[in-house]
Amino acid sequence: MIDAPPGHKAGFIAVVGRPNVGKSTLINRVVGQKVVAVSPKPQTTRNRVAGVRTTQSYQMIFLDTPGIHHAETLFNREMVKLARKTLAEVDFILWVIDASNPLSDEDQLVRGYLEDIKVPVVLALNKVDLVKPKQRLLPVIERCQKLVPSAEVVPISATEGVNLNLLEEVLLRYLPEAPPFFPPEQATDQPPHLVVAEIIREKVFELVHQEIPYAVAVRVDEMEERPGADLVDIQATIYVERDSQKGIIIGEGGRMLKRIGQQARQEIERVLGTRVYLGLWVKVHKAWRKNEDALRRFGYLLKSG
Ligand SMILES: Nc1nc2c(ncn2[C@@H]2O[C@H](COP(=O)(O)OP(=O)(O)OP(=O)(O)O)[C@@H](O)[C@H]2O)c(=O)[nH]1
Ligand SMILES: [Mg+2]
Repeated sequence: MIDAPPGHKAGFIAVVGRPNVGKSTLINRVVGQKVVAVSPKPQTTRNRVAGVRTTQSYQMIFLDTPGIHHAETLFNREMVKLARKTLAEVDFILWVIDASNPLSDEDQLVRGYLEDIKVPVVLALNKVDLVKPKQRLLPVIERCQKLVPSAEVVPISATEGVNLNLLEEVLLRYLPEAPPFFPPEQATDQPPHLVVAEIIREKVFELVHQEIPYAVAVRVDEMEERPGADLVDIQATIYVERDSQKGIIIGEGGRMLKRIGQQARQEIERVLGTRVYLGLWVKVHKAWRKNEDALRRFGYLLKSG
């Protein structure tokens, strides 16, 4: 256990909500570092990742979760199951709602899941920068308040940094007294090879159009420091489900793969704080999303429940 001054607070906060409301963006912003993948496409997040915010007197451990939605496939059901399971394992819940498109069918689904949970809920009404004119926000806040009368509702913008200090003050009130769970310099519970795989997957989500990113999984095959050089060698494989998808990921003359590689490398260098050589491969793993062994291998299958 890590030493802490008297009155130190620390705890686990599940960040939940429907897909694309900005859960992962908010966590990166609060933690002050890219720890989870973000993209304009829904269902970007696939696993539970902790983003850790540490100060002198408290440590907030945010558990990012996949967006809750009406899931039909095995793969999507696993993601929603994980989000739901997380609700029961934390000190309290941060429910994120998109203020520019609030209280959809999927938000009601989240509401239903929260009904069985006994821990407190804080509601962050995100993307207020998109609500114009500002007066239109008031009725949205009221509707959210009615949805969970016991919850504090905090209007925020994760991208613009609006009200994030206020949100943190509110969260701090619910944080229990405890010593820190992570050393102060650690921003996530993920080992570096998983952080790297997520950065590559994020670039695929950003750069490749349509449905193809959903068929992509990324594994880092090798990651080691090159002796005598300030350089980390990384070899990673991008898995897709079909040959046609492989062609699109590679692109004409290899151009798409090159862009993915360049953008991923730059970000990996920022996160690791060293120069990086990134070798990327593309392989077909037929219908991996329907294959339990593959889901397990890619880390997307819950062990129990
Ligand atoms: N305008 C605006 N856009 C935002 C804000 N927060 C997030 N976004 C955008 O919303 C999109 C989705 O953000 P994510 O953080 O990936 O959303 P998520 O809730 O984690 O989504 P899933 O992982 O798919 O469940 C991205 O394009 C973000 O840039 C905000 O405060 N304002
Ligand atoms: Mg996410």
